[in-house]
Amino acid sequence: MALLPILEFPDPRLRTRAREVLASDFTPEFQTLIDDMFETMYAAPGIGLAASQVDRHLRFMVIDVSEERNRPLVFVNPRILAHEGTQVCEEGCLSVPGITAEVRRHEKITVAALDRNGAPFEIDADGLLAVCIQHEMDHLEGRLFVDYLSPLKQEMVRRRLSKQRRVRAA
Ligand code: K1U
Ligand code: ZN
Repeated sequence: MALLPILEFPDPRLRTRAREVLASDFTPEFQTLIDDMFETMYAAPGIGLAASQVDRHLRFMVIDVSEERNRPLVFVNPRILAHEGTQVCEEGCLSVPGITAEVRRHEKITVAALDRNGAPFEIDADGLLAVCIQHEMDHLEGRLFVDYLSPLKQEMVRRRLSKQRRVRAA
């Protein structure tokens, strides 16, 4: 397995809309990519990782919101079938390191997706899992949680990250 480099805001590749995963994409290389993404997510550490963040522009993501870090979930070609209510949650993003912000999301969602072997499933999610699924699905559209902030706050994030990078490089 391998740790994959994670793209960081404002890298324009994060703005790519990911394409559907086709039946012909379920190859041994795809399974290795999923395993590598889990390893990268657990090491970061994070609770989710979209393929877009590791510069693979395919519609899938890996998630584990369990305390014990032992409930890995793979969502391929995810679609929200139904949603209910709203919740505001403090979000972070491995592509926007060191920054958190409150984002409004659906409170409960029903999602249809394929698993890592291409088998269809549906899941009802609420709480952190629902937030994380919506955050990762945004990545697949080329959207980041900072897009929901005011232009002034987005400029502050840009400056803070560029300062962080200067300090890291020194
Ligand atoms: O997509 C990503 O960049 C991963 C991101 C997912 C996420 C976090 C919080 C709300 C919505 C979506 C992260 O995992 S940031 C790191 C984080 O939140 C965390 C890390 C370790 C333990 C618990 C949380
Ligand atoms: Zn993110």
